[in-house]
Amino acid sequence: MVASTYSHQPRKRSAVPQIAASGPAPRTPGTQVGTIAASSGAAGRFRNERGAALISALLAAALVATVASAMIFSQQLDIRRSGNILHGDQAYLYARGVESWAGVLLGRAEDGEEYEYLGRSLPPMEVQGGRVGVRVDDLQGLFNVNNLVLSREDVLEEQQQMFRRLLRHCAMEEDLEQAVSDWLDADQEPRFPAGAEDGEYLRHDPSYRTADRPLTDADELALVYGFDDEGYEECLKPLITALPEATAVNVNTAPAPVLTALADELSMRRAEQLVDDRPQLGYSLEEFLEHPSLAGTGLGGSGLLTVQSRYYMVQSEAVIGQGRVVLHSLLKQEGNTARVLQRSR
Ligand SMILES: [Ca+2]
Repeated sequence: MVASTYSHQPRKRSAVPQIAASGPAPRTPGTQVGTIAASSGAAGRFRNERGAALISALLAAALVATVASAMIFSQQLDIRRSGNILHGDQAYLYARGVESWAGVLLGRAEDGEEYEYLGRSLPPMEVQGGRVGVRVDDLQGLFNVNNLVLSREDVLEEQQQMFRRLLRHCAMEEDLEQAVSDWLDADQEPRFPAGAEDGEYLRHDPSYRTADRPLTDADELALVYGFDDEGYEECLKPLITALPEATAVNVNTAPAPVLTALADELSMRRAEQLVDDRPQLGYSLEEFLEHPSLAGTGLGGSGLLTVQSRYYMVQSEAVIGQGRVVLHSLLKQEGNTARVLQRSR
């Protein structure tokens, strides 16, 4: 009876969760499927979590690799930059060494010996890590523009005439000599008819004033009235220089256009003949004045000419690795040595 009473009692719905909570679920087919489904869900979650962890690890590794690569690249740049700076410094020191060596050569040269290497580039020499080269030019082979104000009174007119012939040779107005003389002289009185002082240049845009002193660099001449055309750039510029004192022209290094400016009668053909006949160790002044090309020119030992120079331009170049330095140095020979007056890089 108890059993029938029990069997007819309705099952309380709350008993199922209690049983499930208190122990393992009965092995009924329904509950087995639920367990497999739960187990399969847990495995899926586990796989998903494992995949997410793997992606995170890959992302972290990629990030580390990117940062490391950026650091290595930056370090390589630093190393390259340091190397270039080192090579540049080494090249500069080599170029200074070449400049000093050229000064020693010029100082020790016996009479005429320097003509063997003046005016041409010496073959490059191998040094540790690179090469060096040098070229020495005699600046007294050119017309010194500062002669127009620094010359003695008794030769000043001859210097002006010489400059006028050079202007004529370059198809420029020879009266422009007056504009240059005004640029160099200390006063503010324009010469007639082609002089130019501050009044001329203050009208320019931008305006500027005359130097009223000798040039420190021949390139300054480009600022003077009338010197902004092709005649100056292509013809006159290579024939002139600016030195700190009045100088005579060295007949052994002057090119034919400068020689032809020495006298009206000295044609280009005769000047070229003078250049062609130069002895290996140069003319003496007497030999030069006796040359047939000078017949009838009236050229004498007036202080316009010399065979002994004192001012040189030394171009020293050094290439070490990626570093390259070129120095342009103005040297003045004094006794057995040559001193650097100006240097540009
Ligand atoms: Ca002046």
